[in-house]
Amino acid sequence: MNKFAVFSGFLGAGKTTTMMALTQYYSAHYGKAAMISNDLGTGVTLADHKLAQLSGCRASQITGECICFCHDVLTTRLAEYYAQGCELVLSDIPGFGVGALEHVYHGLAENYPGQFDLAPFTVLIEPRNAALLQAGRADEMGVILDAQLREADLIVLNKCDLLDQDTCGGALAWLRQHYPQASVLAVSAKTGEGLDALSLALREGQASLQHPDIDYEAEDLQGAMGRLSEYYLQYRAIVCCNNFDGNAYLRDLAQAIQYAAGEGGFEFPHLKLLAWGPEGDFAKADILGVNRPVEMPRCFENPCVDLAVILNTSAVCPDEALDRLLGEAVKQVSDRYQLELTIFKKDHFGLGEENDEGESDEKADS
Ligand SMILES: Nc1nc2c(ncn2[C@@H]2O[C@H](COP(=O)(O)OP(=O)(O)OP(=O)(O)O)[C@@H](O)[C@H]2O)c(=O)[nH]1
Ligand SMILES: [Mg+2]
Repeated sequence: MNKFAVFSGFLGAGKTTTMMALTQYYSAHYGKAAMISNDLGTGVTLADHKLAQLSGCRASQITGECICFCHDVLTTRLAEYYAQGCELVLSDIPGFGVGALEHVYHGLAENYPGQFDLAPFTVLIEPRNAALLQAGRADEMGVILDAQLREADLIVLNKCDLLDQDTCGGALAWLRQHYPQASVLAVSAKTGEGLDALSLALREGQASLQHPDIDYEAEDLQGAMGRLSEYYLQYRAIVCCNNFDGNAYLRDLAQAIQYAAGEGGFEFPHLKLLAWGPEGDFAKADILGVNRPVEMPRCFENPCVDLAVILNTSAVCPDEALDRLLGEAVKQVSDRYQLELTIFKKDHFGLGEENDEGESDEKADS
């Protein structure tokens, strides 16, 4: 079995966390599984990929290009995993993921007939966005969420640990009614609930290779994408004071960024801050919107004196303003903690046509 599944879904829906949990669950109960983190930054280590590695997952990354447009890289990587005995390989998709059904699934089916066993095209949604969509209050994001869900063969309502049974049942029923082409199930990547059902759905199910009636060139869809900017930063921080608290540093930095974003009228659907020490201890902070509390899904267990840090985000903010905002926040908070910084890599660019000048700054290997 050479199964391949794309995990699409909105920023912060939990694609990476679910791919990590599923890769481990599937490998323990069914057969070898692996995951690929895919994003647009060039020559960088992705926070998502490093997180998967630090968590012990069989994982790799494809950077600098969406898997929609680099089938040679994708199929070579898949072939390597299958040669190693993997039965299931998962990959996410950069940005909003809309269009991946056409570009990845139909592309593979047409250009590599019979070579890949395509699992149901999987779209994750988190309860908050499902509720906004259900209430008709998702605004511009609603267009994106709706297009994502219409591409799905399998809709996964993730983070069901945050819902009581009735609310979860109501959200599942609404999704089933509005997206009848898809199977719908609930999981919690955090607690492991639903991972067996998801494993079986991918193992036994097949992609429908449907052609949903979506206007991919629609102004609202393209407009939303065009307002996004991507930012990738990798640095090393050497600790100078004795009582350094790495968890407090990450939380303060995330909150400083969140505050500055709010002041500037920008939105950060997802910003990831991952830090790790030489012994493999690691911590992560997430911004999932300027008005939501900063999440710390993982904290350092031990004191640290030497940190590697990756900051990645897709933000609704012009490229230059984003570079300034993040540069200032990193400097100010790091100075407050008396950290000596060495920037290794930086890549940032806007996704809109008028905003795609970007800058790549590669100073040394990570
Ligand atoms: N409570 C809860 N939180 C979760 C769950 N899955 C993911 N999260 C949290 O949601 C946040 C976003 O998760 P990610 O897996 O990084 O989301 P993503 O879809 O990969 O995000 P992008 O890479 O930005 O597209 C993180 O803080 C996770 O810890 C879950 O099942 N329950
Ligand atoms: Mg991710």
